[in-house]
Amino acid sequence: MNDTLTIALSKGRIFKETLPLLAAAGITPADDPDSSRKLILDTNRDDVKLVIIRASDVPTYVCYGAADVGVAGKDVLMEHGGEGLYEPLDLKIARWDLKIARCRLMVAGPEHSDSGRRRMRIATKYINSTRRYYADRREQVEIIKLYGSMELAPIVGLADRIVDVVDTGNTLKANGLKPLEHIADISSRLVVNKASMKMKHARITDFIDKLRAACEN
Ligand code: PRT
Ligand code: MG
Repeated sequence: MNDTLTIALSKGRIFKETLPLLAAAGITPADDPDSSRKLILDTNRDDVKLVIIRASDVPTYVCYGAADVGVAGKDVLMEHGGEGLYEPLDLKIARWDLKIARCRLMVAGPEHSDSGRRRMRIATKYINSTRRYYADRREQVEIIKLYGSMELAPIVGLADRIVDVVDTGNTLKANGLKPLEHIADISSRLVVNKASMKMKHARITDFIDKLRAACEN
């Protein structure tokens, strides 16, 4: 088990977009997590396993060493804090000018809004990043934690604005919202457990090197 490399991934866009990079590094999953219910996927290699978890749980699994490495969005890493993790690679496919699961962390809201609240209310699942953003701007706001569908909050008067990741902007538009302020450019990163990096040094540096080469090719 100790010479097994365990990779934490989330279903959906991160899995799909990371697949070609893993393939270039010689790793092919035996199942598709979107159709399989398995949470641990075998690969073409006996010594490589994938664990399929919620996107926001990836830093936790890697931080505690339940997975040696993982792929997580920078939004998730900013929110987690990233302690105990190395972040050696910004994942991309250079020849297609494509970053993995690229998006932007933004403040969004209705075009015209005046709730009359003394402090603006911001609904988000990114409470740490949101707190930091407004603290840096010396703006006093009230932050409300939500777990999803942030776009609904301004419509029903729960909040004045939201902080969420935006890709095409279609979801905002469909809900009568506009992107207002840019907080950060987001893409997916390879993260590595610090103890694994020591204990499985050759395996992990070889994996990072192959993935880096795949990103640049
Ligand atoms: O779904 P779950 O609660 O398990 O977790 P998750 O929603 O964080 O996972 P997932 O797979 O949806 O996203 C994983 C990572 O992909 C995120 O952490 C981001 O780093 C990245 N990413 C890239 C995105 C998007 N693009 C994105 N568009 N994550 C979410 N969205 C959502 C956004 O929240 C909004 O609801 O898509 C909607 C906006 O999309 P547009 O195209 O309409 O702007
Ligand atoms: Mg999602």
